[in-house]
Amino acid sequence: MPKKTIENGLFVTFEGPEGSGKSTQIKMLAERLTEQEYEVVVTREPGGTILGEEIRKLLIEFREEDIADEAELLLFGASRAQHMRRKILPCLKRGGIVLCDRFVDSTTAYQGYARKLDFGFIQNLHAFSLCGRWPDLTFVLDIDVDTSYQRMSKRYQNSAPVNDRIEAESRAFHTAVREGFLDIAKKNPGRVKVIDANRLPEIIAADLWWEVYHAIV
Ligand code: T5A
Repeated sequence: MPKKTIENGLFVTFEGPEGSGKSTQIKMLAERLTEQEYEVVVTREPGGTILGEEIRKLLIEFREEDIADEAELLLFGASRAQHMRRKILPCLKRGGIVLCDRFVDSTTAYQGYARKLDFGFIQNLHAFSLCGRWPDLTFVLDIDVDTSYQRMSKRYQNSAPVNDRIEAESRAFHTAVREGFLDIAKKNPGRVKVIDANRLPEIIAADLWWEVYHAIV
């Protein structure tokens, strides 16, 4: 059966501190949109393409040699340039819906606000990698740093020890990331919605659905 389409597609990104519930919410929203017969592409950054997933491993895992902050920024940009051209734009051109776990605002929050790299350069990198297509709607799932640590430790209770280079950054780093996201939202009130993610997943999902529904109709 042909899928329902949206003119120019709908591009929704999910942002927030570590463990804020992005994957949980994306899964619930994707199910609801698929039931309504839209084409839904669920993807993530870094990653989303074969090249992007290779870059993800380089960025996330600890290595013998540490990664310079500037090299880290360019790797996130490389992953995104490929992702945009090979996966996101083609889906939007078909009239589909892209749900992306982290995107440009993560770069601004982590590499800009927390690593303190040059904001002007980051903005130019966004322009270069995005081909002019910004997300239509961005959710910042907001939790405080204590809640983020609690959720991360719960997740690792039954699995291998943490091997995530960025998660292992200091408390001050993660505090700067959270504040960065809130500042980005303040500066982009039309696109970016801050969602209190310290509630039951079903209640958060209802808020997200309300926003997405109004973006579609
Ligand atoms: N990064 C990324 C940059 O530095 N720059 C960039 O440009 C980009 C794109 C990516 C890393 O790269 C960095 C940021 C990251 O450090 P990642 O694997 O994508 O790494 O890391 P996260 O996005 O943090 O992924 P997580 O899987 O840790 O978090 P999620 O997806 O936000 O959370 P989720 O849904 O997996 O839930 C985490 C736990 O909380 C529970 C879940 O059951 C799970 O146990 N949970 C809730 N508990 C209570 N109430 C709720 N409402 C809950 N929702 C979920």
